[in-house]
Amino acid sequence: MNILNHNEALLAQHTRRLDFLKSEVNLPAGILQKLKDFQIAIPSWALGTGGTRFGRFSGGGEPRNLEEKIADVGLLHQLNQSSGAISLHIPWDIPTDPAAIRTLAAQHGLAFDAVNSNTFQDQADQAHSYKFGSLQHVSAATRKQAIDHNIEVIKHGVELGSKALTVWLSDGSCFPGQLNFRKAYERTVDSLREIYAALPADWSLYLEYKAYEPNFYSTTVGDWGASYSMVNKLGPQAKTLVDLGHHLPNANIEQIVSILLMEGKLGGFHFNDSKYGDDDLTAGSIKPYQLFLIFNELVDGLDAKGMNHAKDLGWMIDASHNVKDPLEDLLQSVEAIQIAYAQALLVDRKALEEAREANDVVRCQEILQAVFRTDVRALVAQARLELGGALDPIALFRQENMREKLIKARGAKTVATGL
Ligand code: RM4
Ligand code: MN
Ligand code: MN
Repeated sequence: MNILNHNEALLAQHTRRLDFLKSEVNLPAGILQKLKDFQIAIPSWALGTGGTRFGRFSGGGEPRNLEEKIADVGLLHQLNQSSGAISLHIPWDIPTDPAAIRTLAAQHGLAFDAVNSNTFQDQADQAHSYKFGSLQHVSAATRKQAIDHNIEVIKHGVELGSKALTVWLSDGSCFPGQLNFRKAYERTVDSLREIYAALPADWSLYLEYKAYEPNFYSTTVGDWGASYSMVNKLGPQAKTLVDLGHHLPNANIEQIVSILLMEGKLGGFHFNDSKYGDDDLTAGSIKPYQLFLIFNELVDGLDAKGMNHAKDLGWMIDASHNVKDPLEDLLQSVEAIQIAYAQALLVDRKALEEAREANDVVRCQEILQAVFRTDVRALVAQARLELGGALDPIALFRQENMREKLIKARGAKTVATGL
């Protein structure tokens, strides 16, 4: 891939854009370094074409195994220098030879982010079904099977150098009356305690919540209140994970994030966007202002606690691409996240605080929207350039006929594991 030639051809235009931005806004010291340090993990289950229960339309060249998934993430990272980690879903991606997989990932400059367990689907060889839940199940044997699976996932993660387990449960009920809410909650906490006990000392457990689907009446870890109360019971290594698509419509996610962070219980993110439910669309494609407002709270809250932006929370994408090339879609998501982060770094916090103290509502809005309406793409591109990435990753992906090459190497009908 000829990144140097690509960048050279775009350099004059890029410099013009960056100079204009610098003439318009004061770039705070260290902003480029912060952007360069910020890495967003790519989910191993989002490298193939996603589908719905109505159908799945593959674009071809999908990775056939974990090695090829790592190669795909390596390609993204080469292009944008900001996708330096992969998050695995077990058992979709069991590393059979962890040492070799670790070496391969390192060759691509990739680390292993949180490992994800799966007790929402039945596997061919399992003894007990998760049809009526896993960690909440009425049968102790089913709960034990789900607990053991999570402990198994931790072991895989340890071998790869991961530092977190993400637990997302589909547990809940489909009809009123089906479930004793209190018992389901307590069983879930008891099961989580056993998983928590198996956590290495330098690991975190992220408990993800989701309002509905696949259960349509109740979800046992259905909102941040349920997750927050559970992680508080577990201990300091347990935190809440916010997936942007897991809220009921119009939820004020930025406020949720702000409170969790303040309470020291925000673990990490699954970025995506949605119009209706858990749509898993490209980050920033539907509600970019919301994404910016979330980052505005994140930067404010992280700085208030003296936390490291890049390292102290888990940054991951969780998306599904039904009609786009997955790799192009992921490049778009990473860029949208970086744009929101860069804009949040530009907010004049002193002025905003003064306006708040003076109850100057108009000024508060002006301060935030002035930043949101600033085109910071050249700044994000500059960070990429300095790291050796491409000025325009999607354009280069297309110029190099990357998808055609992948189809040629892997075939037009390959199907990646995942949803
Ligand atoms: C869920 C949730 C989890 C993801 C699965 C595949 O809706 O977002 O994080 O692992 O989907
Ligand atoms: Mn998720
Ligand atoms: Mn989801």
